[in-house]
Amino acid sequence: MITVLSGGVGAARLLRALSDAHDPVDITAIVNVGDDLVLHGLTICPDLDTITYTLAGLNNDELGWGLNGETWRVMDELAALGGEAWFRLGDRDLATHLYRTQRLHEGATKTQVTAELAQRHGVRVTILPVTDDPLSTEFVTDEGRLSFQEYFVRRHHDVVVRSLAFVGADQARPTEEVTAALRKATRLVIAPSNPLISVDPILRVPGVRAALRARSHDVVAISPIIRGAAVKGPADRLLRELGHDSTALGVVDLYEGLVGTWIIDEADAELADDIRARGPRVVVTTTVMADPDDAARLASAVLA
Ligand code: FO1
Repeated sequence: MITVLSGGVGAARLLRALSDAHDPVDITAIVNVGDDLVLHGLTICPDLDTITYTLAGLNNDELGWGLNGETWRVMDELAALGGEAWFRLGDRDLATHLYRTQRLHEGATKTQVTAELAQRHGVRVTILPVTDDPLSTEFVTDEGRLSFQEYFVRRHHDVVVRSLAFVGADQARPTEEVTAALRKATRLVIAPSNPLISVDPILRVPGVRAALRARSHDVVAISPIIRGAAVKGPADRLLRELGHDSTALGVVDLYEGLVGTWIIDEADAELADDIRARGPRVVVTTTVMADPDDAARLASAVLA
């Protein structure tokens, strides 16, 4: 049983490679919900959807989010009306948000709706939001407090961040499914996702960090930073702005006491001894999942 703490794109690619190499029925993703938002009255869950679409083979590779073969007629019409069109919801993608919002109104939980969507798309990996309670990541910036997507999409993550807030995290409860997935896993994996805004919101849900700490010898983490740069997104810049070392070592220090084995990229091989000196084992391999062969190599290192 493999349980993967997951953000968006990096986690989705890892999960796809793991499910090619291992029975998907034995793989569970515990997914960040700090990016979720309500817009036009619709509940949108970007990380859950990126993972579902990627595992279903329906993801939009060009954009990194949303569905392939997408059209934008609704957004174009909305923009023409002067509506809020900065967060682009494709015509096909909109169906997911309509379905989810309707089911939530009927009393279903986010966990149930996620399972329904995964099942409809033929996805056999279990995809779990870390909590069904409200949890939202916010950015305290030089230009005021911004919601996740205001910072990430509207401001193109190009604003100086002073601190992060995880609103609701202290009161949020992990779902029973999440608690069971943490308990039953023979291997716990921290995906190569942004440590500050994708993984930390998961770790802040009471009980999750303690579960990893208690099982740290079974925890494998993959660095999302290679040669001081993020594979995708603002992780390196955020690490620097928030006072951390923007290298794989900075991420190792953020997860101190949680990880038994680190997987770092070949380009960072010279950091291996420093990481070992802090306690964990280190595996050096290609961590960029640029093509299926690289992704398969990373998956086999995780499973080894
Ligand atoms: N990212 C963008 O850069 N621009 C968008 O307009 C946008 C819309 C969007 C709609 C649905 C969805 O599930 C994701 C979307 N994303 C968009 C991606 C998202 O903002 C981020 O990549 C994640 O939240 C970070 O993991």
